[in-house]
Amino acid sequence: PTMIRLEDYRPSDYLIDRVELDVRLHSRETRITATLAMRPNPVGRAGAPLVLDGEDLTLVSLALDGQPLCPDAYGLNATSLTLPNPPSESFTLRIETQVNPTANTRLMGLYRSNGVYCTQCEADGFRRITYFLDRPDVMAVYTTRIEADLDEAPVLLGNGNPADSGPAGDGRHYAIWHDPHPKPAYLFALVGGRLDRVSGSFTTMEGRTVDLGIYVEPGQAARAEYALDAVIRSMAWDEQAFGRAYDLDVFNVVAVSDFNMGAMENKGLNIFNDKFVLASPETATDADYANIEAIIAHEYFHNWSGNRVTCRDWFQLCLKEGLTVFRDQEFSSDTRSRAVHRISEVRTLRARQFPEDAGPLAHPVRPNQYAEINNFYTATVYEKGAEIVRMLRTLIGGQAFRTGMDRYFATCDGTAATVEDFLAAFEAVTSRDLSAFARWYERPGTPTVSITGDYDPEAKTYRINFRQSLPGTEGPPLVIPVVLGLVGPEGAMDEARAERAPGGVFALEQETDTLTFSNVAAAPVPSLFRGFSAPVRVAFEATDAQHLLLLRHDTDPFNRWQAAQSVGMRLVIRWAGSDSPEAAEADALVEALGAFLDAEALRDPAFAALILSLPSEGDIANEIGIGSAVDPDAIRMARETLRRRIGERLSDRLAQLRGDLADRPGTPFSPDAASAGRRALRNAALDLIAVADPIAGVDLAGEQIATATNMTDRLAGLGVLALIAGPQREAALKDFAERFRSEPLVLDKWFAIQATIPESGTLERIAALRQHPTFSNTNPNRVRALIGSFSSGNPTQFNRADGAGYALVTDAVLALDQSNPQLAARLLTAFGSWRMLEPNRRSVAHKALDRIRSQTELSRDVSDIVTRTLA
Ligand code: DPP
Ligand code: ZN
Repeated sequence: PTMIRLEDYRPSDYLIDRVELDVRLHSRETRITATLAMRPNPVGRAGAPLVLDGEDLTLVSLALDGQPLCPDAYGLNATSLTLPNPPSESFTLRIETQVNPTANTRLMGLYRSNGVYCTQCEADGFRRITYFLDRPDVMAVYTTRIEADLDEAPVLLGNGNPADSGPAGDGRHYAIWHDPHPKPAYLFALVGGRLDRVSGSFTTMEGRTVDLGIYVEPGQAARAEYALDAVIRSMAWDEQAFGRAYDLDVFNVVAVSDFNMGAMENKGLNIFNDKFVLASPETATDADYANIEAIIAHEYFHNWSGNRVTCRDWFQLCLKEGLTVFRDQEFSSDTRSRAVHRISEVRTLRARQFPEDAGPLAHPVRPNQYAEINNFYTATVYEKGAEIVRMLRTLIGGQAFRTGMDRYFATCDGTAATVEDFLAAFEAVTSRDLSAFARWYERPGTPTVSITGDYDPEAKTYRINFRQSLPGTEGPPLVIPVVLGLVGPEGAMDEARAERAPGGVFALEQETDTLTFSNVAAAPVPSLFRGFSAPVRVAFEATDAQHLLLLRHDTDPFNRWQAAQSVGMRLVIRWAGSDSPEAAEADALVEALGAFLDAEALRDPAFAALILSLPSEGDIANEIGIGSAVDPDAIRMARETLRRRIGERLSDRLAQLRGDLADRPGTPFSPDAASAGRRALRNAALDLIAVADPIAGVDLAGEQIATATNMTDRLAGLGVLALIAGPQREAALKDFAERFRSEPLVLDKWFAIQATIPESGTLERIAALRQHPTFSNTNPNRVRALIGSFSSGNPTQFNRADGAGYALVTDAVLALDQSNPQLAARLLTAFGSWRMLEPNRRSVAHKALDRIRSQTELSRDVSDIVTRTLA
């Protein structure tokens, strides 16, 4: 495949200042007339040919400055339209193309989702609408006229502000939208369809009244209220936290059911996967509500970090994505519990980014080459990208960070910027040299920081020795912020001082370094990387007793949670490698958990639920995988042993908690963080009770399902039953499907829960579900629910030693590859950790991947992933 390289970047030879689009929507023959006001780029190559991108387009006509061009005046192939000798001054190009939205199964460009016309142009979908300079550093002002059958598409939406609308004869009508803000083509969008609207209004701090609209399929309006509220809260938060106000008279969100991504930040017209808009207590879980809030915020925040300041090229994707994830994480932390949210951010990072960074698909946060950009919307670019921004804030402090952000927005507004531009803003306000810090953007892999400590009782000093390493990549050390403190038998040792760690922040800038605390009255336990201050692995040989001291006494909630995780991780890894796990070895941990629950569970149930959660099977595999061989069955068995022990020893307390946390009858459902936290702990308790006593578990789960008034409790009950084979499980699954048969988003949960049952019969179950009348390869949510949940959420069955799990996923990938390569490639990334497996499974996985590689007609998307996975 052709590699596109960062080092080859050069500015476009031509610019487009204004775009006028006339789009006549028809289900199979949509006509697009693009009138482009163009000129040579003063910093481009004079006299260069003009090469416009295009894909799957029918060219109907082409005119230059009003003169039709005959076919020998230009070159046309499958990916471009070339004018060999364009004018040397400003000129106007008029291009007429035709596309078939109904046949567009790739869901890139203009397509129809349940009869609704919509677009997706990031990263390079605009070229599937018209020939264009489809690159983010070409920014234009767009005016769009959309015309459609009034009956088929009474709602017509575009970017920017509405300018005009009216009848167009023959049962058709039109709307004109004008977006005054120059933007790259990837932010273009239009929508046409029969949609209901929920309306709201927001007045910005600049005094602008903004009309807010959320558009959903007819009948769904009530389920969009939560999203609307999240828009309003996001707008207010960005003003208060970052001084960013909205800049158009309207802000619209449209929910569609067929969407490759989560959502898209098109200027003034965000288009969403309906999964991240629609919510009601009966159909959405607490996790769904939290995701809706976070994604609404994320896309809205892009209006500044992404749209007003966009990316020069796709290598800079983290410039908008990492920064915007950081911003949405801050929003959620301010809205919910900061500690709880931080822990869930880190869980996501470890579940998705750490394995990526440890496997063949590892890449720098700013990649330096790609064959297919759609394969770089990764956990590394997004989540690790956000961690880099957070580290920057930790190192320079909150105030300097805010000043730097203000400067970044001020100096880069209206431009297509780079990571260097971003860092320069912070260098300017702090007078610091950030060139060493910038290495975070260049170096793939998760660094390890190895730490030893020694206490000198005479001098009352405690020395901490650090060593950072990042095997596999060459280069000078990273700048790693270590937020830390000391904890003694009585709690935080606030009187201890380390000069080089002002405010408890130590910057590890060398490969090795030593930090000395003075005035340390007794041998301490160090609390390291508080709040997970850097995306690293920490190697520190603490005893279980030391970890459990932190669980009890640390002032940093993240490290309290981490302490319980660390002890659990060590036990499970030891047991996974042994024939006869000694469950009693867990009792110090179990006792500490019990004491914790007694003291704090009711005070902060959400936090307590996290403390009770063990590292996932994936986390454990990833930890073992470093230099060893992963056997998913052994991991599961060991982890279940620990869960059972906790459930057995704490059963009374857990039962008591379920009672204490029960809602009083008639309490109305609220998705707020406190209520969600109570449900989380209640359901964590149920889960542990059921592992320890499956017979009681079946009864309790069945009772919970029977009385549930919301999806969180109903699904938690079903999740418990799903792990206990028997007629009750099958009956509950059947009832659930019956009850929600006309609720696609709920059926997705039903597919997912069955795909993750860790039993050998799951394969046949999935085969049957693929034949289910509601299963469809054209709906990405459904495919992800069944196949994606299986590969990412069912480690023992996906990694079956006989290879049948791999065959299931590779079959699904190949079946999808021609119709929706982006989705197919995403599913294939499930093989990203295959090299860590024990030798038999490794060889079976290798064969499965080879089978894909040997196909003759692979998309670029899938071929890129399979090639890199096998490299
Ligand atoms: N829509 C995707 C996101 O917001 C890509 N920009 O992350
Ligand atoms: Zn984004």
